[in-house]
Amino acid sequence: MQQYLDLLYKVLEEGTEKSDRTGTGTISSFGHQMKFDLSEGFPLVTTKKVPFKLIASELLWFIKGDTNIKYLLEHNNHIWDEWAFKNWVESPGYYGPDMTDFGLRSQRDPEFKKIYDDQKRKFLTSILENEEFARKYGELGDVYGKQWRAWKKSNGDIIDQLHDVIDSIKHNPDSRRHIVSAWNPEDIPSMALPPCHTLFQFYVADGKLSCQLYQRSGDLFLGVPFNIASYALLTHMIAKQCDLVPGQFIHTIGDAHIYSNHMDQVKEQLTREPRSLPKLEINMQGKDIFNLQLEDIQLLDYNPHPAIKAPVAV
Ligand code: DHF
Ligand code: TMP
Repeated sequence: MQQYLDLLYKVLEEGTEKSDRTGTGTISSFGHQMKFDLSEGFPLVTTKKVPFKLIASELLWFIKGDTNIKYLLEHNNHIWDEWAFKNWVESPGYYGPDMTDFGLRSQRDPEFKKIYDDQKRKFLTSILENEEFARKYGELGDVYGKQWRAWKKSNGDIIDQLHDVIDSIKHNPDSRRHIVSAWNPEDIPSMALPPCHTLFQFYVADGKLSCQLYQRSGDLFLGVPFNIASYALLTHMIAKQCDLVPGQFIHTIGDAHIYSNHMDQVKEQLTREPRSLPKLEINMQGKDIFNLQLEDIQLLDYNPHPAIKAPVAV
């Protein structure tokens, strides 16, 4: 994981100050690549504790083609809450206290944070308890799951890109077209957040399956450790299903940034020594990736440094 720490260091040292959509401010640098050899261990950051279960349940959610946070909440996964909540408070059905710009305000104003946390708690309870509310307001729109599994064609048919790419890896391994794209320009306006991990490609050689991701925008402290592990996990799963061995995960990032309110956390992390990587075990007996359960995915020997908390920019 030294490459990840090197990237943090590089952006910290050489990055340019840039304003951003969320109003938080970043230092940023454009165009970086990390390469992880998956035979050397599972690339989960060890210089802080990263909640692997959340990464696995988010990936299973994408693979199901689900775009509603209800499934995530049922698995105690809250990483997408803010973006569904934003849709709710901006909808005509919401009559509670003003939640404009709640992300930044809640960081600066403790009184407001109480009100915000209270409204968010009510919102999450309604998603879990009220089916109709969940259908309407738990939806993030045409995000990853939709594009991976049900890309809408102009004639109304759908394309199951994930199913098709697995098929092409199995039956035409040498193809140079093993691509899944989440970037669907027509659907961008109906997404809670335009996809950050936009396009990935597989490559088969010497019995090994490699994957390269193009990520247009990377929150180096919070999102990127999740993204590395998520695509490494996906590569393991697909390799297993195609009787291949995992090769490399190659992570290409466009705008690689550190938020201005993550600086202390990043500096703390850079004082820590990386530890040996954990191992991954997937039980695929009688299953394929489309019916795999959380219990079938086991992370072994993960002994990270303690977690480091940081606010997420909404
Ligand atoms: N927006 C921004 N600004 N950065 C992101 O990384 C991001 N990621 C999204 C959606 N929008 C985003 C989806 N993925 C966390 C990690 C990944 C993620 C969203 C949030 C996060 O907050 N991770 C915390 C732990 C969270 C928890 O335990 O519930 C961490 O410390 O890793
Ligand atoms: P943007 O749409 O303005 O680029 O904002 C998205 C932010 O979320 C940006 O900081 C990148 C971050 N992000 C990740 O790093 N990884 C992810 O998987 C997701 C969904 C977002």
